[in-house]
Amino acid sequence: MKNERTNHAELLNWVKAMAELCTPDRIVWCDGSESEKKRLEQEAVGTGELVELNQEKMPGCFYHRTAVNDVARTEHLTYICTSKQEDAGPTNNWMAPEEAYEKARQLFKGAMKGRTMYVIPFSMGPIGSVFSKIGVELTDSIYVVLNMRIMTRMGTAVLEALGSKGEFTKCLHSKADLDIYRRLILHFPEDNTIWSVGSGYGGNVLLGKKCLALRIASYLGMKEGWMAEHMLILGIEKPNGEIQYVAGAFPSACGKTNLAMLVPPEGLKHKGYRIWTVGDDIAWMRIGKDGRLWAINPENGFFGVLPGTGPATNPLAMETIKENTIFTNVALCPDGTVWWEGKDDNPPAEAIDWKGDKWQPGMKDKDGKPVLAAHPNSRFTAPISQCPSFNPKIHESTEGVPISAIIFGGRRAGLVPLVYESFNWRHGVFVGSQIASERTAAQFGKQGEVRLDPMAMLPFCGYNMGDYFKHWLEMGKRMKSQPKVFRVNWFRRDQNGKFLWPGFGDNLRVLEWILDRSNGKVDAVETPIGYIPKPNSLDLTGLNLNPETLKELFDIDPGEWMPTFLAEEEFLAQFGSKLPQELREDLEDREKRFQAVLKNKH
Ligand code: GTP
Ligand code: SPV
Ligand code: MN
Repeated sequence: MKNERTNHAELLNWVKAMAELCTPDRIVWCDGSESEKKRLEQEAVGTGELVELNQEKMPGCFYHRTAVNDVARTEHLTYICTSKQEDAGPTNNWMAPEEAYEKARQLFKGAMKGRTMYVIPFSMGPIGSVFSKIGVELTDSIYVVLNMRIMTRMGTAVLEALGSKGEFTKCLHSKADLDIYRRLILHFPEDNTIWSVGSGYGGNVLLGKKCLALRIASYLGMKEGWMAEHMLILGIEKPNGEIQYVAGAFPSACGKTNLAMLVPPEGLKHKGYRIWTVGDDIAWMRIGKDGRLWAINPENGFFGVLPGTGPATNPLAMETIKENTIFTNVALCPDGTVWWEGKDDNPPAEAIDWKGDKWQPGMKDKDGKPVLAAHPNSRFTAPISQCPSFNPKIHESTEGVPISAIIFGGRRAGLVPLVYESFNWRHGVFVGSQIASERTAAQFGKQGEVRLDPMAMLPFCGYNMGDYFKHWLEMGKRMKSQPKVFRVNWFRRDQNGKFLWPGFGDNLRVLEWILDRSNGKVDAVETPIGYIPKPNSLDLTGLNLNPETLKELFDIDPGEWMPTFLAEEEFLAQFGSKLPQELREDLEDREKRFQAVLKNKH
């Protein structure tokens, strides 16, 4: 196969072989240019794959609806295909590589007939950084090309960086017939390969994101001595110009984008903080020459949740999505704009909902439940450069940023206090392993189903999670100074189901304490789970939080905690001999600390 763009023989042979399998009518190599973007947009509008939105009100914006059964990641169809099942571990679906390739080959066979195969060279991370990894995605979806163009560094410059021998992740995607019964998301870490067929939903098809930047990258990180995590990164700048960085892992739809785009609350405005949004979903972290942990955001855009995003909750996201944004699975208004629940209090009098049906406010389905205009997992795709708190110097830095603190979070109506600090790195790994979250569509006032999601990586760890815990422990041992590790919970509720903590911008009050602790500036109170702030340590200026609420936010009730231990022990027991001894001991130590509290009470 001759090609004027690259002389990378392995790449050319692979593209040729995949084209023989999928039999597209045409192959187009994407260069990432503006003219290519315009051409693809117009073509997609022509076929109905995209709808052009009101260009006066929303310049450069487009609208897309996925198939009704293709609106979220399908974890039950997602596999880690390693030669040994043990290497995928008990929390991943596993298939033997030969069987997986064979099954998928049947689905890919002829799937691109009548379509174009696009070749997308992309880089996760700044081109040329030690952190960065190159991938090439083959796809028959223009929607995927246009999304990858926003989410990654994409085009000719990447092929140049790849040269004639560079390593890359082979990513093959076809929508095929978008049939959920003929859908597979397969990862072959040993071959640095991803095959995804039968879906058109972001997390399943933007293969640079969860598939490469988390599943494949976490495997590479374990082999090469670095970490790929489901984490936001934000910088907190003090008036003296000093910036400290925090990385945070929260399960899907639990507040990473919102925390990354935090706006300081009125009561703290006089302190003159400035927040920099480094990343909202993925962090790649390495130990620097100075022995500290350094991180980059390998992405170039946001694929963020829309419902609940409005001027009151996330004004910076609203600024970010004013132009050049792709809106997926929201409602389409007659004037060519879009609407979703939580955008504002002015739903359109009529619209087309995410399923493509006529919609009016107040509509009920046959069971009397409100019909949603937008799917709860509807999303925006927007360039990170459009975020008002974006900092190009940080974003393009090939060294990344030093991480002062790591925070773990989740949605918990009870149990977990607003914030606590682990005793040390090793205990922080144990605390991360306890992360659990309610199902994100939990009903108001009613506690949702809780699932354990260690480090928010349960659906994204590309290898045995027992080895993953070990890797975390070993990384800590290799660091000269380790970030302090905290757990937070913005979602604690009172008996009436009302959030106890205002959240959003006010979360800066908690981050302030986290940095003070990391800088050794404040004392704390020791509890059986870790350190919590001393009374008056949190700056609550302007909040009017009543003392009872504050007490409730920090309540650590053994009667609530101890019954949760069994589920955690059972979860960790799955890993058998792969479970690091340290975590076993930490389970026992925690139990003992709680027993001591009970003894003192009686
Ligand atoms: P993924 O993109 O799925 O990985 O999710 P994410 O972790 O980035 O979640 P995101 O920030 O988009 O938040 C999801 C939902 O949580 C939105 O509806 C937010 O409005 C809500 N949310 C975020 N932060 C807070 C908070 O501090 N308090 C409360 N009550 N809700 C929040
Ligand atoms: C998540 O589900 O955690 C996301 C969205 O960030 S997706 O990219 O679809 O996985
Ligand atoms: Mn995510």
